[in-house]
Amino acid sequence: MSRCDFKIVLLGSEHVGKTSLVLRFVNCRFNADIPYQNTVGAAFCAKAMQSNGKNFNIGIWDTAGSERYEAMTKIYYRGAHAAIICYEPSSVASWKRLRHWLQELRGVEENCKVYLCGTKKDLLDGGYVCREVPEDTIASYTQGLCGHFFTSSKTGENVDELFQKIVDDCAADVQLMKNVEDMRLQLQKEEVAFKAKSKDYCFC
Ligand SMILES: Nc1nc2c(ncn2[C@@H]2O[C@H](COP(=O)(O)OP(=O)(O)OP(=O)(O)O)[C@@H](O)[C@H]2O)c(=O)[nH]1
Ligand SMILES: [Mg+2]
Repeated sequence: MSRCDFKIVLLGSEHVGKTSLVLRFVNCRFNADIPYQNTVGAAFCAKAMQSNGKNFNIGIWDTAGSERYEAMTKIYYRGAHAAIICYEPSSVASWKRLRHWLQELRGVEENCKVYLCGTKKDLLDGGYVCREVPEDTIASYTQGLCGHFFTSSKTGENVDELFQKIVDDCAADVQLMKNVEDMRLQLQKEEVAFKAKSKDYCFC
């Protein structure tokens, strides 16, 4: 049976590190030697996770940050239960685009849970780049959203924590869980009906 219980979409300007975040989370890897390749349209992957002893399948849509693909990106917001909007703390430009992504998202999925993610923490910690977005600006913007994380896809810091928080929040959402249970029941029924139908045919 193939299904995703929760749909998560990643948004943010190009080069902020969305694809790297997904690859670190799903495949536990980061390769700084591979040259940057911008995502075209969007990419999908899935991962099994647990919350409070329950199993969930998570579908993750990694969208393109390039303005070239903007018109297309909206398609991927639809039905999203949670969104991670990424920015680089060393780039005011990527921070300023957050408002744009939030508006775009709210226009399509009003009740989507939103998480901000300041990427490339290792570069800040190592002093390779300077923080351009002040912490208090981030804190005040995060109010009313579901959370904020500073992550590093290079070291893996806070990556699992971000996705686990999202899954825990989704699993604690009574209405969302009711929809998940309904969908599982529906899929079970379809599977039983399909098996019963298959028995009518003889393949020998
Ligand atoms: N040091 C460091 N580099 C990172 C990190 N995350 C991403 N990068 C680098 O930043 C560049 C862009 O990363 P991507 O993950 O491709 O960025 P993206 O947001 O998916 O870009 P688009 O697909 O164009 O929207 C790549 O060269 C990555 O290796 C990180 O946590 N630390
Ligand atoms: Mg990408």
